[in-house]
Amino acid sequence: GVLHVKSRCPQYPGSQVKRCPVPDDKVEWSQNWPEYSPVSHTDPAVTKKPKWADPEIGASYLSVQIIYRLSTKNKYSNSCLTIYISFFRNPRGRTGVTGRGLLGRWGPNHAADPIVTRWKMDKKGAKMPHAVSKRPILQFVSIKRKDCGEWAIPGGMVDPGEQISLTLQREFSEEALNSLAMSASDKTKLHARITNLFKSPGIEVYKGYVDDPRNTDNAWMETVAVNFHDESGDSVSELPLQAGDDAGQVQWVDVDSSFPLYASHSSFLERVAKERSAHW
Ligand code: RP5
Ligand code: MG
Ligand code: MG
Repeated sequence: GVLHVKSRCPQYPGSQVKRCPVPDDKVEWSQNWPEYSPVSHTDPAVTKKPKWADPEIGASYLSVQIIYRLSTKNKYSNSCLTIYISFFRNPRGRTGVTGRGLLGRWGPNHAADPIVTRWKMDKKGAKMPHAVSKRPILQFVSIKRKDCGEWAIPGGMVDPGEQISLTLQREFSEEALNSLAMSASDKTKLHARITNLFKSPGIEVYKGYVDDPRNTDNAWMETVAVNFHDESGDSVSELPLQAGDDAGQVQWVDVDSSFPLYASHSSFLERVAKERSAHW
């Protein structure tokens, strides 16, 4: 749906902060709600000025003071009016939290999500149709996030100036193949093995807002999700999956609507399944 849900989770991740509850009919900014009193929260990890974070700008509102002069009969009066222009406002609506929470950037925080898939095969190497839908089943490389324990696509943040195509490959290597723990020579070998998979442009299945539990009124996640599919399965099946960086576990998971995933990742997989006429 259009209404973000995880962006309104009662407890803000990694903190004791409780979001101001936002009912469904008050999510959209166009709904007048003068009593709205969001909690301000920016995690210490962000305020301590790491290089991946923007500077603190005091408030998420820019105040502009305008002096205006009224004329009433023969009496003149000067008055001052303060207008608050809100910027970096969550495009999906209220979240119950202002500030940046765990996110480093004001406004959109850009990520990329590599969805690496193969067909589920039986022992003879034939595609396995789903018992109910009768459609072939896709499998994707999924990681279990260390921060919340939820299964997810092995995605990550785009580094400043980095090409999305590189982010996709780098995050997959770091989180699903543990490239960060490899020696330089092993990294070179790994790179040679996965370039084939990532050299195809892939299918961009989604681009835009992510319903991420870290979102606030002033900072939110946006992503580009790209599907890299190995039709024969022989190149990706050989990949030595090993969890790394912010991933605690990694494994091939059947693409199925009933499997719960982090943020709005399930909706990205639904698009992959539709695109490839697979079971969902
Ligand atoms: C999600 O957070 C994105 O879809 C992406 O999977 C992930 C990026 O954040 P980190 O994995 O770097 O925490 O919103
Ligand atoms: Mg990462
Ligand atoms: Mg990640």
